[in-house]
Amino acid sequence: MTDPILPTRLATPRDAATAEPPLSPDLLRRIHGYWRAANYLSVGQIYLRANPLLETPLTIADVKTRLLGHWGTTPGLNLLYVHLNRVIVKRDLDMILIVGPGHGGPGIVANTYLEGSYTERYPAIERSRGGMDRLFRQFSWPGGIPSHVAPETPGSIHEGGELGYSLAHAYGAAFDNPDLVVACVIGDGEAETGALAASWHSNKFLNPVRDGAVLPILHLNGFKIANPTVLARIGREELTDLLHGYGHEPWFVEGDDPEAVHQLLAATLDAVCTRIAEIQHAARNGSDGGARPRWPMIVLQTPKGWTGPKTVDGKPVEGTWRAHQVPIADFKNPEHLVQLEAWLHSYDAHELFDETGKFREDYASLAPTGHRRMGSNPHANGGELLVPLALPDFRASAVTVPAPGAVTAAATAVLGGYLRDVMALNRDAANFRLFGPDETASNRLQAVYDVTGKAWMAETEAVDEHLDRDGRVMEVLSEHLCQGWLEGYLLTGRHGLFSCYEAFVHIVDSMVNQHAKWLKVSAGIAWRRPIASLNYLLTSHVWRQDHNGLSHQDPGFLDHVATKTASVARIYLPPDANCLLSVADHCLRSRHYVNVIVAGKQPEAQWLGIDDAVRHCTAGAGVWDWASDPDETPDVVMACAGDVPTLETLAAVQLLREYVPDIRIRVVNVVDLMVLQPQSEHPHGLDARAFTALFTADAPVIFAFHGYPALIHRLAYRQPNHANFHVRGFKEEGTTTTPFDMVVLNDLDRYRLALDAITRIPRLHDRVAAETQRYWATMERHKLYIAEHGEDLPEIRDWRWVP
Ligand SMILES: Cc1ncc(C[n+]2csc(CCOP(=O)(O)OP(=O)(O)O)c2C)c(N)n1
Repeated sequence: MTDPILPTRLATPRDAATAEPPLSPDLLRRIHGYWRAANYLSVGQIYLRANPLLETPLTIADVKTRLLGHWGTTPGLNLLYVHLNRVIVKRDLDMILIVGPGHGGPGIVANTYLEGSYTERYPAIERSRGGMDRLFRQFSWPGGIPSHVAPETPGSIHEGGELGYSLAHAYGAAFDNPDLVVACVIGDGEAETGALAASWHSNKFLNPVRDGAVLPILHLNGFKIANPTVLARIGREELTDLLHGYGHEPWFVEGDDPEAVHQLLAATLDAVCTRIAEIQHAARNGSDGGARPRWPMIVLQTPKGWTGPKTVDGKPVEGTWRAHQVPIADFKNPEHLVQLEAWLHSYDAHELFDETGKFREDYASLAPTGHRRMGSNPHANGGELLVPLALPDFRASAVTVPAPGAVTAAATAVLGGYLRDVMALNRDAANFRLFGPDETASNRLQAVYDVTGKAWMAETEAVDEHLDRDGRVMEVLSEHLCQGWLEGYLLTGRHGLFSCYEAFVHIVDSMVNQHAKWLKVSAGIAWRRPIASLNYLLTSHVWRQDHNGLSHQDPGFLDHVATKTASVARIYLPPDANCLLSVADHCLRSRHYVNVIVAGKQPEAQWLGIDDAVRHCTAGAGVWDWASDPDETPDVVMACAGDVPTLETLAAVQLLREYVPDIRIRVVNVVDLMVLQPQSEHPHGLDARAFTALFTADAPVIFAFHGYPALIHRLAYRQPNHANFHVRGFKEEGTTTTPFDMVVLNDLDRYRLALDAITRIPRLHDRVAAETQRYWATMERHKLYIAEHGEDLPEIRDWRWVP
């Protein structure tokens, strides 16, 4: 950054190019009218169940019995919407709006209704008295629409119910959309969240040449639910320094006189739009010398609940935290009805809507038309723009496996080669990015750097590698940002993959909740088109944290995702590299899912050739004949899911054959965890017959699982033979130790699995005592050896599958 510290930007109506205020008296009147109309419709949605145009005196029967919604943030959102409309029309901008304080849903619904987008999506909500009546009634009404900006809201890619993700979504939408401007309202309360705090740094990853622009608008209305916000109480100077420190040029719009604020906001929007155009122009014609731009942003400081009741029951409301939700909530007091009626009348709806309830053209004509309307911008219905990825033949990246276990390979490194080809094939389409918290190379995906670099707009030094303004790998040490950027990218119709250490993906548990909810709801909305799936590659997983230990050991993200709706959640545990390729190809083609893939990055034995891998992954689970005895009624089923559990299971099978030569074993490997559920619960679930064909009707099943054992029980508890399932997995025992000791600590090791089998096979009952002794003797040998040598026993390290 080379520019000097800028003074606080405070546009005045005369600050911009002209000496005249930006809004002529007539335009000011129409903009103010448009804002009043949006405010009226917002209050109407919160309060009214009838009498939408106040054609008769308001009665208690006109008021909803349950008053739900948030008024406080809404007038500010409405103000921004009409002013953004003005600059969209004036400059023919391709703009979408992300609303961080999504609880201001009535405002965005009102605006999309006023511009006509809403009625196009929902023809029953006509632009008439009857339509307005239904518009009001449906809000926060059983079977109606939620009180937040939601998938149901035209023009939105952001729910905003859980605060914190607006700015990350905005940047995700702007990446690779050079003509798009993403206006993003950030609540000053929302700005206190960790995710939002990190999001300011997104501007170091936005390339003004190939990406669009983000216009952050900090909505400094001063309060959250019951408290002031931090940013409203640190003073103008400190706030300016903070935003400046984040690399922005803040422009302040402050006031409570509508006329003055309209002029100031219009002048400021003109100025920041000019600034954005200048930045892009300079970057795109090369005259910026490659410097990182200081992007403008707006701080909108207006009263919370502006234009609402100034006081209720003698207590101040407008401009305070009391305006947050429903300012007048109790209608037992007859004065309150009078007050609500006066509030509604203050907008003078009859001047704004004609006698049929239609928004008068004088005001309505201010809105953009067609796809320029923010409620109809196709970027906000990403599936409409989605172009399938050009995918290479993943078989070309396959590992040659002459026989099961004959070769070793690092699964994620093999995937890296495939992703490199995906990256290369889609470079021109510019619709695929890889996201990760500084782990792409650590997770062995570095082959992608053969064809692209890491996006980076900040300073560089000689020691840096692969940093590139045009890089398509997004590395930032914030899982929130990786997730938020990727969500924004997907929701606007592109594709991506997020690779993450397994333990730390929990940081975005809550974000994946929200995204899964969005997918679930949007799948039921006819006009929302399916988007590309959110794909996770979880690696550096629980079983191989040799140098990191317990802090890095947590496979619980699987439990978390498994609770998500069956139409959305998919979990894959490919046991080797070829299965990983097959699964990754499937996930990149899929739509509207959350796909979780878990795969190790260490060199491991490879089991299946590519054709067998494809067959196995397509089925989701199967008997591995080459490791099983050809018997319809095995003594035991040795089941496994995950790469390390698969290895331990096969080693246990070999031990069992050595201990009990006439033993009959069936090996079942599960790639797609959801097959374990009953068919009634998940589309991948197996019916009772198919489940029995794998796991038998009554044989003991020793199940070695990558994650916490309870998950297998949770998924399979209604399946046949579940009572005979004995699951081993991670039980929170971990430390910095050898790979084999990790499985020993959690009773997932081959010796324990073998003993488990013997213990549960009735005909081997009399051998249990001796085998238990053998087990403990082996454990003693193992412990002594690793304590002395610092590595695993040679028989463990050198173990190979012997057919
Ligand atoms: C992550 C999260 N924590 C808590 C809440 C509960 N909540 C809803 S609105 C709100 C206050 C929001 O304040 P601000 O972002 O300033 O929005 P505004 O004042 O414009 O309503 C809170 C705490 C939430 N929605 N999300």
